[in-house]
Amino acid sequence: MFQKDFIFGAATAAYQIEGSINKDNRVKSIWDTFTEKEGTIMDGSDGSIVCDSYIKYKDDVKLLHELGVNSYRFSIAWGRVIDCNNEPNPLGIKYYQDLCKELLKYNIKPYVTLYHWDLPQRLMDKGGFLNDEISDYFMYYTEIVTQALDGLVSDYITINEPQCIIFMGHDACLFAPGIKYNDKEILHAIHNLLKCHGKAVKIIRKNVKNSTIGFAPCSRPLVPVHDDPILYQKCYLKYFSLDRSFEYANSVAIYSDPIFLGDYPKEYYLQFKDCLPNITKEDLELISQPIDYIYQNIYTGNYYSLDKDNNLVKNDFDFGYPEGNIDWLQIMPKALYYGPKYLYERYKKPIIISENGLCNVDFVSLDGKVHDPQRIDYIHRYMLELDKVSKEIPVKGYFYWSLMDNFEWNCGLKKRFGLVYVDYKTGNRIPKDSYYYYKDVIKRGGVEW
Ligand code: GBH
Repeated sequence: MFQKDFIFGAATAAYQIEGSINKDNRVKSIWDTFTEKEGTIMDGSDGSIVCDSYIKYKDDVKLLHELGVNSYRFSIAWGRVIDCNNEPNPLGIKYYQDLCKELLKYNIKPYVTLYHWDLPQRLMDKGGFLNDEISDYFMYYTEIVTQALDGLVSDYITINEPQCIIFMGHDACLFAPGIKYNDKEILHAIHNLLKCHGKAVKIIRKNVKNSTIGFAPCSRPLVPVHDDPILYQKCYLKYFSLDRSFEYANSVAIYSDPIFLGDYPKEYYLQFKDCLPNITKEDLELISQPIDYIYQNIYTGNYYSLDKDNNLVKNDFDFGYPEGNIDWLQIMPKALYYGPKYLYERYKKPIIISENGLCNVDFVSLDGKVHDPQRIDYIHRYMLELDKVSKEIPVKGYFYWSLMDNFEWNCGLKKRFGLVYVDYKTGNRIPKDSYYYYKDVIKRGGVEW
């Protein structure tokens, strides 16, 4: 069982649920551009309608209320609140004000993510995260949002999954903008992204009373195959290492060390000495202003063991190892034990799981319901591990990803993570069995074996 004031939440992101991409002077984002390109999205879908939450947000809030969550994590579309002339857009702003008011009516706390990947295309055209002015644009955007939501929102998350922005967007190129950067450009973009975070923190602290602030990277924790202090220590070190075979743009420490420890890891300066961006003392001070939580998106992990010489080895998954309906999501509840433990050990701040969830094969059964026992089992097992680690370190909350099925980026509408099923033809929402399970977990205050 979790502590009394535990944050039980559900999460979504603007581009994945809102639709109405041409309404109320919204400007184009890099995801609009990306989805227009042939072959980028598995099923050829895009964000134009999806869950229609721009129109149906009251239905969403009802679902949250009936679910019993005390918190809702959603993101703001930059291109809705700032128009093509870089001026505030009252119509887009009103949408988020109305959404927050509706949430507060039901005592649901809004947790606002400022950036969940939908950069305005006009800023991409100016160089995106390689443009050294991007953090000033982000600061201005944050100023407008915090003023507009004054008195409605106190909890902010600056950036969601910087690793995906950089690695998926600019290296693997499976996500928008899908432009390949070299090492020098990647490190430069990372540094500017961190400066965006820093400038946003400054503005939030200035404008928001009793604010809490976080940054929400993702990670794939190393899970020791058995209890052994040497193995644990090696897993811990590797989790924070910049090993290239590990895809450094996906690293934990490149993003979180500057924020929590005030500098990039030593290894970074050694490994990239030929392609470092310009890093000043002022930048590092900006980036490392104190924040309140370690947010982390954790879905899965990898098993590690020691060989006979005590070297760390990554274990392959056995044939038929249990997994979700998406290739990277192996079922590994212990990721929610070890991830928070490593993170707390290094950064010493309370943990909030900002995303965790299962992609499953969901469809409407003959009885009109959506039965998803796998998702129920997933939530149960993962929450047990979170419960276990919460006895050792401060764990403040958990957001299930996602409240409802939505646009799963390059996988389009094919992949379902929701507690609520969405019929994309009719817009109908059907709570799945797991919705009622999670409702019960919340009512009881946690899970038991
Ligand atoms: C999150 O990203 C997003 O924040 C959210 O918008 C999305 O809908 C949700 O999760 C479900 O996908 O290194 O093997 O893990 C997904 C996390 C992290 C998954 C990077 C793919 C790359 C392969 N992603 N990962 S792996």
